[in-house]
Amino acid sequence: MSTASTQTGSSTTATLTREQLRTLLHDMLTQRAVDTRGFQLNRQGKIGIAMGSEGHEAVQAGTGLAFQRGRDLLYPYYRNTGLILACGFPLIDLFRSQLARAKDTTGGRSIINHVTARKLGIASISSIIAAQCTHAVGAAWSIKRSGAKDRVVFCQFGEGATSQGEWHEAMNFAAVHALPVVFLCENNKWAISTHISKQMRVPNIAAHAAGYAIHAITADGFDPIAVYAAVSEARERAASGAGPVLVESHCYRFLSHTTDDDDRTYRTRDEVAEQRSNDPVPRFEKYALEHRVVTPDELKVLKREIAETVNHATDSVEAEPYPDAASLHGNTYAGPDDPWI
Ligand SMILES: Cc1ncc(C[n+]2csc(CCOP(=O)(O)OP(=O)(O)O)c2C)c(N)n1
Repeated sequence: MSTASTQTGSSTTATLTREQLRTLLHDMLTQRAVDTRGFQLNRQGKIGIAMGSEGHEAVQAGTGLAFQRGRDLLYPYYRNTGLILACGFPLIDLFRSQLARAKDTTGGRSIINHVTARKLGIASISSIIAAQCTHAVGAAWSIKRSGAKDRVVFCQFGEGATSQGEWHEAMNFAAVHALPVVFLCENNKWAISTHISKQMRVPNIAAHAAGYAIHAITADGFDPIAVYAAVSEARERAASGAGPVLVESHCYRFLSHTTDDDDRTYRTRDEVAEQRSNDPVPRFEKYALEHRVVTPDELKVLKREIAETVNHATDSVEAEPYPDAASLHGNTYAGPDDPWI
């Protein structure tokens, strides 16, 4: 049975290889480049909406590194472009989703980034806030009942999702049944225009865990190593049968919620500038240079390669056809419903 306690994750507790540190750097730079491209495509009128994740790169790269491919299941939310890429989702398929092409995983019929990849263990993304939490817990229950060992479900959400009843139901059910699930909150302080102070009286999301006797770990969400350490530890604990763990990573959303809102109407430029001064991407670049993870030349080459990969992916997807009009009603109802697990 899990106990209610909270600890703070620290980057000093993780020993990462140079290769793993390079993976973190690569994934964070890729996420930033993909984000930028999404906003460019929107401004060019090629996609209807873009959802930025600037400020979430360290959380998602660190979590992606802790995810065990081929074993774990991921229940992401719409801001998880970097995370799904870090878990092996093909970049080209992400742009197929954004540009609504026929070869998109949903046939070009979903909102952007609402992809799915069963082979990778990545569940469909839902726009319904917190819906994925009960789904994730159901999958974790299924894993437990099957007797499978060392398999964990990752359930991602923003702090706003914790105002939904489903989130509390998921936490409680997972705790009661000691399920192998890690709840991962990307606390960026804002749920569109609603500040966290207008959502809850507790000082942070981790404080909720005690009410369910769930172990909680908090991490600096601008530090990918601290996030990796926290999520790895949570994963290990959940896999050992000790029950669910809540990891809260403190980060910030630097851009508007999507291209459809203007954050100048609800928060000050000073607040954004103050958070931006701690931007995880240049901060980790500096760390990587200082710790000789990469040389300055290698960093330049890496950035150029990522830019070329993103350019190539968008160019080739733009040349692909849209879905055929006759496919409009396809995939509305599921076919034979094979179990996931
Ligand atoms: C059930 C439900 N209610 C409201 C919305 C509208 N909505 C979309 S995103 C969002 C904010 C969610 O904020 P948070 O969970 O903190 O994640 P963030 O977008 O900040 O990463 C809301 C309220 C929705 N999609 N689903």
